[in-house]
Amino acid sequence: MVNETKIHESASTVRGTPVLDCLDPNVQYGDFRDDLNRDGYAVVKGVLPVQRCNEYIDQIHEWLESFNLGYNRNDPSTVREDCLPIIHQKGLIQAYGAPHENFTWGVRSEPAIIDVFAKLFGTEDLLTSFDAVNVSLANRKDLPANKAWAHQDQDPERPGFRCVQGFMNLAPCGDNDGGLVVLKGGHAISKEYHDTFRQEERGFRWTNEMYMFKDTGLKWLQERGYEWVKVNAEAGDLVLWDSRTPHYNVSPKGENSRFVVYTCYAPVSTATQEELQLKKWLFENTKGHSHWPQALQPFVEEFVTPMRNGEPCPYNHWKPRSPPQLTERGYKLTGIPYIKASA
Ligand SMILES: O=C(O)CCC(=O)C(=O)O
Ligand SMILES: [Fe+2]
Repeated sequence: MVNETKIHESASTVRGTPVLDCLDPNVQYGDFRDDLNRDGYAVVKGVLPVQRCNEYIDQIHEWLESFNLGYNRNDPSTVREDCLPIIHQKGLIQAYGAPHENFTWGVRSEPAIIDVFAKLFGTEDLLTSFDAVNVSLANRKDLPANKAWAHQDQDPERPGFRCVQGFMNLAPCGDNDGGLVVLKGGHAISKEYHDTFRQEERGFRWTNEMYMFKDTGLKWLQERGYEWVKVNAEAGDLVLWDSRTPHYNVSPKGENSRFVVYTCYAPVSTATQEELQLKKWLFENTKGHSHWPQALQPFVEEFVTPMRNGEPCPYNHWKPRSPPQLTERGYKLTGIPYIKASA
């Protein structure tokens, strides 16, 4: 039996966004939209030039070095916790102002990335999420193993195509490298799956828009022929997935580090005026929120505070070290220009 009380006490329940009607299952688009429709994920090739990706990676190294904790990109012995901001085994950095660093906004504001989402959603009026970056440095010997954490980032009680997640892949990502793993086609069986597993007890989750798969559910999916696929990509490829698609990430096994900026966009029309006001406040106070571009879930700082030697990390101030210098198109993505003057 589902322990309803437990779920309602633990999850911060957010409103449902509309089902998106931009992908017609009966249409062949001849581009990445067909992959997203069929497989629940897509790799859009060559969105940024490799040179540009390398510039962003340089900025990320500079950022890591600027904490003055000893990290030096050319010295492998400094790839350890005491020389770095705290980065857990999944690689996501939600603290230290990372959601609003200049390099993060630089990636989010790249016209070629915005163009992909504008094509998908059929509008130039878009919001971007104030989401994390992922730095998974190779040869981190001091981190525990990153076990498979199969999940979906959409409420199982709210079926339908409602959210597209993504990241700009800045470094080459092959079989041995850190990256995304998806259950290919898993979006399509999502409703049937959740109708079957509705009664299964669930553990703590910080929001209703998150579901962790258990061995029982994973076995059920496997029996129906669904397979996990490691999503490999070149530097400059944009990776997208439907939020119903089960997924997780893996740490690097080889010599290559993973550098990723999460890039999730949605039409402005899917957000309320209150949400745009919230985005303004979050932006002005350099706070982050989850992948939902409508700012459904500001990060709960209590849950994402990086801990160093058992204490909140003293180097975390929730502020970017280089504040973003936004282009006009980048600024539109904050949602602020779409706030209506109150009567
Ligand atoms: O790092 C990744 O590729 C995926 C992380 C993740 O689960 C997410 O961003 O929702
Ligand atoms: Fe996720």
